[in-house]
Amino acid sequence: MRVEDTDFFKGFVRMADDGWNMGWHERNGGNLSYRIKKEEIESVTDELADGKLQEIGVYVPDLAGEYFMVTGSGKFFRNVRINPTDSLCIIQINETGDSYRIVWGLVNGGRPTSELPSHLMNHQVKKKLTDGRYRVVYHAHTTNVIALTFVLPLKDEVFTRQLWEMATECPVVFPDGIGVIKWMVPGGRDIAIATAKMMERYDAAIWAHHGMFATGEDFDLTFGLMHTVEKAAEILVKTLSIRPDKLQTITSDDLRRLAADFMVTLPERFLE
Ligand code: 2HA
Ligand code: ZN
Repeated sequence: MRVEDTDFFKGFVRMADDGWNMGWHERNGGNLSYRIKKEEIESVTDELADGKLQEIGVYVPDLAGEYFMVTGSGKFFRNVRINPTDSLCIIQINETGDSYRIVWGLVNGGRPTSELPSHLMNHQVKKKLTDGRYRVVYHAHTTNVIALTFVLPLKDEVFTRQLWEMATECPVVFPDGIGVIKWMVPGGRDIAIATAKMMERYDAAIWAHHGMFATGEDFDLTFGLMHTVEKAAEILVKTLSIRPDKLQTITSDDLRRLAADFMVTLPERFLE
C-alpha cells in the first residue's frame, strides 16, 4: 500500500488543511505529529527507506522504535494538501530514544518540525498516561488565545476559568483545564520540558505570545479541542472588547451542576 492511500495520511492532511483554513498557520507557523499504529506502518513497509540517524535533542526512551508522521521544518501548512511528500515525513525513533531517522517523505530534503522535541516529549507523556490511546500532538498559532496572553495573568486558573465561562461545552470538552507557559524561546529542549510537564495534567497548553499545543486520541478530537479553546478565546476577546466586565456569566455553582449532569470532574481550584 502507498502511504498516500492510507487513512492516517488522509486524516493528517485534512487536519493540516483545516488548520490552514482556520487562519492558524501563517507562513511556516505551527506543526503536527501523529504516532502511527503498528498495523498502519506494517501496511506501508514497501515504501519506507532508511535515512541517516540524527539527534532529537531530548531523550524519549518510551518512544523507542515508534513511527511518527510529522510536518517538516520551514514547511507551510498551506502547501500540505497540494504537495504532501514535500511537506511531510515519517520518522522512526531509534532504540535508545535519543535519535530519529526519516523513512518517508520530505522528497526535496529538509528536517522534521523545529518543535520536534516538544512534540515527542508530549507524545511520551501522553502515551504513558493514556495507555497508548493518545496519538496526535498539534501546535497552532491561534489568534485569540495569543491575544489573551497579553491581557490576562499567565495562570492556569485564570485561563481555564475564563475560557470555561465563554461556552457551556468548554468544561465538558476540557474538564482538566488548560496550562499556561510564560514566554520562552521556541524550538528547544527547555520549552519541550515545560510543555511536557503541563501535559501530565492537561490536554492543552498555551505558549504565551506564541500559540497553543493540543493533544488527543485522534485527528478529530485534537482538532476539536484546539478549535473549542480558540473559539472560547474569541468570545472572550469580543466580550472584553465590548466592555471590560461581564454583566452575567456561568457561575461556579452552574459549573458544578454542569459537571454533575455531564459526568465530568472539574478540579476545585478552578471553581473558587
Ligand atoms: O514555525 O510554529 O513554533 C513553526 C513554529 C515554531
Ligand atoms: Zn509556533
